[in-house]
Amino acid sequence: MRILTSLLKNTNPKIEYYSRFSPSPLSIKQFLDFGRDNACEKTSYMFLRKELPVRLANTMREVNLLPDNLLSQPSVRLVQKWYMQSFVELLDYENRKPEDSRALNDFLELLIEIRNRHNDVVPTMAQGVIEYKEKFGFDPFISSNIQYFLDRFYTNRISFRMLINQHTLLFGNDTNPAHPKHIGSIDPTCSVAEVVSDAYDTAKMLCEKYYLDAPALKIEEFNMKAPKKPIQAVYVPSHLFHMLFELFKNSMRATVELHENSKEGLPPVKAKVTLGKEDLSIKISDSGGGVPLRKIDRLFNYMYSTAPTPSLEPGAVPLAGFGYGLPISRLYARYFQGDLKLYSMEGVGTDAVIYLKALSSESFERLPVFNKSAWRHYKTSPEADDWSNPSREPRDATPPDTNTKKSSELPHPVGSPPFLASL
Ligand code: P4A
Repeated sequence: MRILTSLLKNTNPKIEYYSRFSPSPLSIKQFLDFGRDNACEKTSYMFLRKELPVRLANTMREVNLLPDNLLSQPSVRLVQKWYMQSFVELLDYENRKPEDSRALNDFLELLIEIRNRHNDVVPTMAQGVIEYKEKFGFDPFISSNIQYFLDRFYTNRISFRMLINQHTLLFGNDTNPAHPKHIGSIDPTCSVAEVVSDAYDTAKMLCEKYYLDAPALKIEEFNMKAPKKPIQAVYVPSHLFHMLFELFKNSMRATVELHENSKEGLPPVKAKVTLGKEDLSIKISDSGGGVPLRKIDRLFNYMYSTAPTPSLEPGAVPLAGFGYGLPISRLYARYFQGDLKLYSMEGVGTDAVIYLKALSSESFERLPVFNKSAWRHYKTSPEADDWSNPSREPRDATPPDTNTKKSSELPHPVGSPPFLASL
C-alpha cells in the first residue's frame, strides 16, 4: 500500500522512464503475420512486458495534466488507481526471463486480470465527467480539453486491449472454438456484409422491444477490384460490429421517431459496402429527418452528451442514448487509420460512413504519444475567437502588442506577409 500511495504522487521514476518511450504501432498485417506461422509466446512476452508499460505510462502522464477539478473527482481517482496497480504489476516481469515457463503462465494470467480490472473504465470516466458537470457546469474550454483527452485516453485503451487480446487468444488454452480461422481477434477473411447484417439484427431486436417496429435493411455491395466477389476485409470483426451497431441504433431511432405515425410505414435503412484501391467504405443511410449541421459536433462530444443523471438502471439498455457510442465508434475507425463521418441533411436523413483501409499493410495502429505537443494542448489557454459573431456589442479592437511575443508565436514576420510580397 505504501508503494501505491507514493506512486500516486506523480514522482514515480518508473512512469517517468517508460513514458519517455513512444509506443510502437503495429499494423493489422503485422498482428496477422506474427500470429500465423507458429506464433512465439516468448517473443510476444518480451515485446509486451515493455510495450504495455510504455503505453500505460504515456497515458498516465497525460491523466495528470487534467484540470485539478476533474482530476480530484472520485471516479477519476479510481481509474488512476487501476492504471497504477496494473503498471506496478507489469513491472514484476522486467527481470523474469522468458525461459522460465512459470513467468510466461503468470504473465498470461496477469493480462487477463488487468483486462478485467479495466472493464469499467469508460462508464467510470463518464461518471467523473458527470460529477464535474454537476459541480462546475458546462465550460467550453474544459469540454475541449476533455474531448482531446478522452479521445486519446480511449484510443490508448482500445490499443491496450488489442495487445492483451492477441496475446491471450494466441497463447491461452481456449483456442477460440467458434472461429478457428481467426488470428486472435482478427478475421483474415471478414465478410463485411455479414457483420453489417449481424449488427442490424441486433439493433433491430432492441428497436422492436422499444418501438414495437423497426425499419427494414437493404444491403448493396460495389467491389471495384472484383465486381462479382463479396467484399472481405482483414479486420477485427468485434470493432466493426461495435461501430455498425451504434450507427444502426441511431438510424433506427431517427427513422422510427420521424415516421411512427405515417401510413406508408417505415422507410428502410440502406447499407452500401464498397471496396476501392485504398478504401473499404461502409455507408449507412436513413430517411430519419437528419440533424442540423450546428448540432452534428455535439453527437461526438463527450461532455455534451454525458447525461447529468445516470439513467443506468440494471438491465436497462437504451436504444441510442448513452452518449459515448459515436465518439468511441469513431475512435475504433481511426485506430486502424480509418474514420467515421456523418453527412446529414436536415429534413431528409443521415448518411454515416465508416472508412477502413483496404490494405492490412496500411492499417497501422494510430496511437497517442505523450510529448511536448500533447502537453501544450493542456497547458495553453485557447485562442480567443477570431471570427465574427452576430452580436453588435462594441468590441475591444486593441491590436496585439507584437513586441512582447516570442517570434515562434507570430503567424508570420511583421511586414508584408509572403503571399502579398509578390503582388
Ligand atoms: N436524426 N438523424 C439522426 C438523429 C436524428 C442520426 C439522432 C434525430 C440523433 C441523436 C441520436 C440518435 C439519432 C441518424 C444517424 C446517425 C446519427 C444521427 O448515425 O439518423 O442519439 C444520440
